[in-house]
Amino acid sequence: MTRGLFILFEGCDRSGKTTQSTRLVQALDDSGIKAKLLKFPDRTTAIGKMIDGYLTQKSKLSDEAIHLLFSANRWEAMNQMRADLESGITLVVDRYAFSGVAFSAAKKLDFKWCKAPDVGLLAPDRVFFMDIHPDDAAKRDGYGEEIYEKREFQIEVRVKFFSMMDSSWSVVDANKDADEIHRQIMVLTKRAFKKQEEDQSSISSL
Ligand code: FDM
Repeated sequence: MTRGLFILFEGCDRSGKTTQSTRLVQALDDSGIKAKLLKFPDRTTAIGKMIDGYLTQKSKLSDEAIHLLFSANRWEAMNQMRADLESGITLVVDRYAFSGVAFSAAKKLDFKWCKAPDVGLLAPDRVFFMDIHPDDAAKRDGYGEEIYEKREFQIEVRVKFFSMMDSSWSVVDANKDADEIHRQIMVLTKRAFKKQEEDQSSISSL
């Protein structure tokens, strides 16, 4: 049984991650590849509900406490994610630990401290960074409703994302037409499947 791939979409707010991750899962399904869409934060769990309260500004939490809740929200999904990947299901994930670090480090929390609670989580095989300048994101529908959707802050978050990139990341120009972006992501995803077929690498950890 070949394992599934862990494909991650990261980016600033309103960069089109949700649209593109949904389209990718659909396209994989259509081509007979079992795929599942996951989103962090998962606001449906008890921890997720606390996170939602914070993001929608109904409750207050210290920067450290909310950071740890975001991480716990990933940890509570880990056993199921591992089981899915091992059973051959490809996971397409909308935000993950890199969002965790980028957003908290942008608040000036220590970078190393921010990374620590995520050490040991499953690592993605490929990361697609949906790159949009915060000025362009601000023009998109619904921008500004949640706590982090502020121009200066998003600029800082984007810088933090760039500081974490390695060779497993691809920067995608999120200003392009959605169909064109989808085509580019399909090319990159097919390449990732081919690489996995050749390498047969096991799932690694952060
Ligand atoms: N966010 C998301 C964090 O601050 N830390 C995290 O670990 C994660 C996963 O939550 F502004 C932020 C990023 C974003 C907000 O994300 C909610 P969605 O994608 O808009 O639901």
